[in-house]
Amino acid sequence: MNSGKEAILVTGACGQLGTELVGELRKIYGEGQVLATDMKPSENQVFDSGPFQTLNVLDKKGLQEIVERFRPTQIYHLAAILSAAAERNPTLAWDVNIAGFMNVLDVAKSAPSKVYKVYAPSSIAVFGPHTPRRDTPQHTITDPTTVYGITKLVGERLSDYYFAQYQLDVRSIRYPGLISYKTPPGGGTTDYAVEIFHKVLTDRKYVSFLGPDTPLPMMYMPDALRGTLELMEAPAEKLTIRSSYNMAAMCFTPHELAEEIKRQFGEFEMGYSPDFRQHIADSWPASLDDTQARLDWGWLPRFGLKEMVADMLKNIRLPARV
Ligand code: AKB
Repeated sequence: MNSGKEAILVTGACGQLGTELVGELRKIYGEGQVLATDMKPSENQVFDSGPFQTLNVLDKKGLQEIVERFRPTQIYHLAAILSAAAERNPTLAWDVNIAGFMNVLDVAKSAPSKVYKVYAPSSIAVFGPHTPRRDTPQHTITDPTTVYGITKLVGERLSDYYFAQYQLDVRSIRYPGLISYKTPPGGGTTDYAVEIFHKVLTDRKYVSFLGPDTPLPMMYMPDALRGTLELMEAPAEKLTIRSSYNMAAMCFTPHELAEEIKRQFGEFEMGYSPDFRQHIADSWPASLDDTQARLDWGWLPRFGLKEMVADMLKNIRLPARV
C-alpha cells in the first residue's frame, strides 16, 4: 500500500516504452511508489529498483486486487498488442486492446481510493487510407484498415467517453513509431527503424521489410518520454483533447534513414524486401500536425533525424546498459 504520496501503477511495463517510463517515473516519484506489472517479469535491471507484479490486464479481479492494495493515484496503461502482431492474431488484439482497457477504465472509475489520472496511449494507426497523409490534422477522417488501428480508435472513443461520463481524467498521445536502444519494440510496423541500427552494427547490412520510399512519422524515445510526462503533468483545464493528441517529431523513409546512418557510421548494404507490413504502413500518415499539443501543453520535440541517428549509434555501441 502506498504511503499517501503519488503512487503509480504501470501495466505492460516490460515493453519498449514501459521499461524506460518505469525508470523515469521512479526517478520522479520514488522507487517504491511505482508498481510495474506485466504478463512476465523482465530481466532488465530497471525492474530491480522497485516493486514488480505479474498481471494480465484481462484478469479484472487481479487488477482490482492490485488497485485496492497499492492504491495508485495514476495508472499508465501500456499493455497492448501492436500492429503487425495484431494482424497475426486479431482476436487477441481485440481482447487485450479493448477488453483490457475497459478493465482498467472500470477499475479506475470505481477504485475505493481515488485514481486521479489514467494514461492510455493511442497510435498513428487510428488513421487510414482516406486520411490526409501529409500534416494529418488532429481532427480528420479516421478509417483504420488494421485491427490494431480499429482497437486504438475504440480506445480513443472510450477515453473521451469515460472523461465525459465519469470525469475520469484520461490522457493520451497518438504515438508515431518509437525509436530506442534500451528495449526492442515488439510486433510493430515501425520496428524496422530500430532493427536497422542493431543489424548495421553486427552485420553491416540490413534488409528492410518496408520499401525505400515509405515515409512514416517517428519519434526518439527521450522525446516520447518527456512528452508523455509533460502531458501527464499539464493542468487538466488546459487539455482540450480527451481522445488522443497528435504528437510529431520527425518523418523519414527507410532510404532516408539508411542514408543518414551511412553518413554518420560508414557504408553498409541496404536491401528491401517489403512484406505484409508495407500494406499497413501505406495506410498510415507520413507526417502529423501537432498544433493542438503545442498549444495545450507546450509540446516541442528536441530530436530530428540527424540527432536521433547520432545518439542511437553512440548508445548502441556501448556494451552494457540498463
Ligand atoms: C506499430 O508500428 O504498431 C507502433 C505504432 C505506430 O503504434 N509502433
